Amino acid sequence: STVSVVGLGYIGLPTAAALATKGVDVIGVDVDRATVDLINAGQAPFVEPDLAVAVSGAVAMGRLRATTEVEPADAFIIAVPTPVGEDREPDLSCVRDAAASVADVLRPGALVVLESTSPPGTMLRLSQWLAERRPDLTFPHTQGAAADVHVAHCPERVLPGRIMIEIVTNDRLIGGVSECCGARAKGLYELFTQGQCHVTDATTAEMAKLSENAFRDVNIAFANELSMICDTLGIDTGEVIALANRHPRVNILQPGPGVGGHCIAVDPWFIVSVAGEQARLIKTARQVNDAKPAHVIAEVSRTAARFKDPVIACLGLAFKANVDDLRESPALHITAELARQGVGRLLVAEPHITELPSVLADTGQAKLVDLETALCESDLIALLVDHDAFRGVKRTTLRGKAVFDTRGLWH
Ligand code: SAJ
Repeated sequence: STVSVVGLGYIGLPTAAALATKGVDVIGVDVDRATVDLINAGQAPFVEPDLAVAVSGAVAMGRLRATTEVEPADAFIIAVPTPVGEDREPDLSCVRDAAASVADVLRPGALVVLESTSPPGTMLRLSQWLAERRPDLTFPHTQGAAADVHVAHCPERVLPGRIMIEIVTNDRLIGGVSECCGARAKGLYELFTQGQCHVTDATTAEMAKLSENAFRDVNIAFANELSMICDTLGIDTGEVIALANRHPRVNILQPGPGVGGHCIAVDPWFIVSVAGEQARLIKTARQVNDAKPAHVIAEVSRTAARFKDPVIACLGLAFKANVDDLRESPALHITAELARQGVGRLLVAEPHITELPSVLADTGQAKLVDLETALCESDLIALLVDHDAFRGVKRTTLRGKAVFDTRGLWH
């Protein structure tokens, strides 16, 4: 049987490669021609441990082929972006476009799975969108078990940096639009996962996935709020958290310069969008985390004002440790804002990139340098990402400098 994976990004491509590795014939689909060409040449278009090897093997064995046009298949896995707009409302336009292209090639007996994280209710709408375009077929939101086509949600849960491991080992949630949709999707995922597949209804699966990321966001907000309280009190947040965590039932997360990435900073808004009045804590947590970069900028600026022509070392631009992904990164936002406000001359150390992004380069205030140079030639040091590369810094190098360790790495 043939599986089509629609959207060959951080989730779709690893899923396609994992299926192909298990001997399934996979057709990958992406709107981006360059992505498709790279994959057909056996290469991965982005950095993720072990992905390149899996893709080149799958293509060489003839199990994985990429194209820009959706083709008929027995099952479709849709893994496209589901961002929020400026107004914090979910933007499902990519899901809608993918649904339209899949609908056009659907045959009776096919399975359509959505992996993209989505607001509760999206699966019912997806089934409706498919039905509107294919009046000749029946769908589970109206026909249940008797429908021609099966529709299910199987939200992705993998951690960037560990995707190829977690895609196989993590348990999966499977939400069927009808009961038999769930059973059918379980059969597909059992082809390549070693974790358990837990079957439930579609809305419960949607909400469970959102709860995972909202849980983390709320817990990080707690740590970030503590750090702002401790800054006001003039005490060390790292020490407060370390001591509190010596209690057997307390486990406070690490504060940071803010929350980035495309998941944790986005998904809680999906809950707010369907239950704004009830989701008070979840919404406040989002606001607390979004306010953290401004707090860091204010603290660094205040200290920089004590120096004449201050030189500031900004360590890290990525959205989290040990990745090269700068999208939605609080570290990048903070550095760009310090540069834009002309707070000082910036020496940026980010071992995972070779060129400054244009938001920084264009200010003329920032230079990409190695870690040693940044540390030696600066008056202030702002540690913004807990990259392993920053861990071993000698304490003597920091002596006499103002240090903002936003990650508690040097505690
Ligand atoms: N962060 C902190 N303090 C912490 C932990 C994280 O400030 O103690 C920050 C990070 O620096 C980063 C942000 O939070 O800016 C998010 O990082 P993360 O490592 O917590 O999560 P993501 O966004 O890389 O991936 C999450 C994961 N979800 C959970 O752990 C519940 C992953 O399993 C999901 O698949 C992914 O979201 C997703 O795509 O939904």
